Amino acid sequence: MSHIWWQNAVVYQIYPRSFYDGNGDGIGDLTGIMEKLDYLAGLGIDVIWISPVYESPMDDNGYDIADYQNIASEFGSMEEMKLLIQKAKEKGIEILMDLVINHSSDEHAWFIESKSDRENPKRDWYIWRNPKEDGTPPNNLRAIFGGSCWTYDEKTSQYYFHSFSKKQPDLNWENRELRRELYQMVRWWLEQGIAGFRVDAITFIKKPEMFEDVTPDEADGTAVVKPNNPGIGEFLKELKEEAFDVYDALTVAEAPGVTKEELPEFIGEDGYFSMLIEFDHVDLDIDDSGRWYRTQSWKLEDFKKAVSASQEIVNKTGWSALYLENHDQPRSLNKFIPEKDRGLISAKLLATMYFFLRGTPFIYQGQEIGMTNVRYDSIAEYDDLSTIDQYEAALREGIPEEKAYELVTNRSRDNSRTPMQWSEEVHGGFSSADPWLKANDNYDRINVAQSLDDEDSLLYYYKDLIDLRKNSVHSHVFVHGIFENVSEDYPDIFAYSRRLPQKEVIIVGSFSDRSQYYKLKGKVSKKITGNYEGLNLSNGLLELRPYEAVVLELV
Ligand code: TEU
Ligand code: CA
Repeated sequence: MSHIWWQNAVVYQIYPRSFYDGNGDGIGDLTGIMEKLDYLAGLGIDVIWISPVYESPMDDNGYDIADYQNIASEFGSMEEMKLLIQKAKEKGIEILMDLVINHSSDEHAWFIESKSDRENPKRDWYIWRNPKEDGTPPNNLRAIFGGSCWTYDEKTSQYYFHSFSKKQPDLNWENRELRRELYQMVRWWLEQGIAGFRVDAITFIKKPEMFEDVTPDEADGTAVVKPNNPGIGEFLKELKEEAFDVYDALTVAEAPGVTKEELPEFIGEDGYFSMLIEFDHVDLDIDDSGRWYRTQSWKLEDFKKAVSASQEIVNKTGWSALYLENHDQPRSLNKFIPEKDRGLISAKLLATMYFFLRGTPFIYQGQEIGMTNVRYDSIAEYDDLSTIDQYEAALREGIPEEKAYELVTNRSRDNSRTPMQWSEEVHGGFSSADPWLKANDNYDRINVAQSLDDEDSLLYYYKDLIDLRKNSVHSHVFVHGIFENVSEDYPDIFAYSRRLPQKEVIIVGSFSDRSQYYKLKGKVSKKITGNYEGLNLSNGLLELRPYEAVVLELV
């Protein structure tokens, strides 16, 4: 396989609103990111993906863009954005912007024109349909954030389509003129010197051919809108050829609905993207409906299966985006580790287990210091529009209030959106003003300043993992080795091998609070790293202490 720079890289995701407030108004911003570039460079990461900072009414915290070529004033200005790109480059850090082109804001000039008149030249840039005869929406599709996918516009007496909130009208990708405009905008950003994009919800761009009623999946007769409809490939190919490829961009596609079998088409040699954000391994705790209160129990076995299925394809073709957390997911400690066992050891286990898979590791802000979920006192303290919708839907289904609150807040996207905890100062040192979202009150125990002072901290552990992956004698096998799950008979252990013709490493982790034993196939030449001191190994039998993770070189 050819060697591509981003296969060696580690990416750090910034949720700008919550990262660092540079001007004391309670909202994170570009100056704040610039002030923390040394921190990021110190960690050893190569790329930052910045969630949207474009002009926006912030209905969905910037995933509703009103102007693709301007920066929201609360985040800064285009001059600052250009300065950030330059300053980051000076420190060897590349930038990925978040590209949200399934939809725009309803306050985007294009939409304002589009809705002004049925004859407007931009009418067809969005998706407009007549009501049914009785005046109801064209069909029964339900939006990801609740309610109908269709919102009625009085003035022109038609409905417009939105996969997410009604302030996020879907762009009509069938319109060639619109597509051309989008590609031009993409090229403009690449021209500014960014390395590429994280591409938001991109599998939603192709709509069902006929907007007919579909079989309901909820009592109110609605069915949730489905991504990855037939025919999407043509758009994705064109997007790649006319925009991304022109600048050899790194593209990380958020692609719900893509099956394992389709991975080669999306990320293989002539695939549409560099890598893909998959969902199976992080959504094990909820069923397919996407309803956070429809929880299901899962076992380590399921996690191993989800990861292995994807890795086995990536062994042959393409590349993975490796992650445990992002701005849509709860914190990984809460999701993967039982409450009584959450701590430094188990956080290091999680880090070790995903970091050496085949792909590019992504770290979400705060993950490197072990930030955890938040639990506010009332639903009114939550900001995320999806949290509110999920809570109301749970109540409608008759789930008792307390239970609904618990289930929904366990999964709330605000769990990962609380302000980054920099120090034990007020608001975790994020801002001198009251932050837009209340800080998690454990910032007195979990913060960057303390982590930097403690050589045993999770932060330094991450720094070591990054260094091992990028700059050690084992780098080549960590990046290019073939993945194999070698723990099928071990319900409490995940162990995988990474192998090249002349070299093999094995990563073994226990998800148990008691001692576990693992029989090694090869002979150990060296312990590369781990979350405990020493190694309990005799006659090829490895004793793993509670939540122990080890990375071993085999001969
Ligand atoms: O997320 C897309 C998204 O909502 C999916 O992950 C969704 O949960 C899944 O398809 C359910 O089937 C992206 C962003 O990451 C998110 O923050 C935005 O709110 C959303 O797009 C809309 O732009
Ligand atoms: Ca600010």
